[in-house]
Amino acid sequence: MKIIGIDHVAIALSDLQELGDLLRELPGIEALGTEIVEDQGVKTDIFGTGRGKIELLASVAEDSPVDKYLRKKGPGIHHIALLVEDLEGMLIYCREKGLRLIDEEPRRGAGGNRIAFLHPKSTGGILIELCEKP
Ligand code: CMX
Repeated sequence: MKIIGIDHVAIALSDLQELGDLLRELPGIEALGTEIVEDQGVKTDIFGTGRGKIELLASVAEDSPVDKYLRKKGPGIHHIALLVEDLEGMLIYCREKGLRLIDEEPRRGAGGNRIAFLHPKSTGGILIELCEKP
């Protein structure tokens, strides 16, 4: 069980167009696709950087986590996703370390990844996603 990299940095925006268009123009950035994650109430445009991805997030449901975040804080970095090996083992480790788990069990995220979030109140104010490839 260990962390093996940064999978993505997620940015919450009310409109994906402007930053999306800029990223598409940048040499080396590859548009990897768009996905709606229904159970999170978000639309995500995903971009590859060569090492790690950028996910642009917009809310598609009232009162989704991203909708609440945008209303409270405005656009900005929403979470950082760490790629892990053995997500269940990482969750047990984090629980034992006293971190607050938002997800007690892994669930499905964008790209079919298995994901679980740690509460920002126990991680220095930064929302962290643990993410494992399917
Ligand atoms: N980063 C840092 N702090 C955050 C945050 C974020 N992304 N989202 C919420 N918070 C803070 C709020 O500012 C608030 O702090 P204060 O009490 O100091 O004001 C506190 O957390 C509680 O926030 P809230 O607005 O009352 O919202 P909830 O408690 O209902 O939910 C959270 C907060 C983190 C549990 C919820 O957003 C969550 O479950 N997030 C994980 C799922 C998620 O973000 N999904 C969207 C992306 C999915 C994907 O990429 O697939």
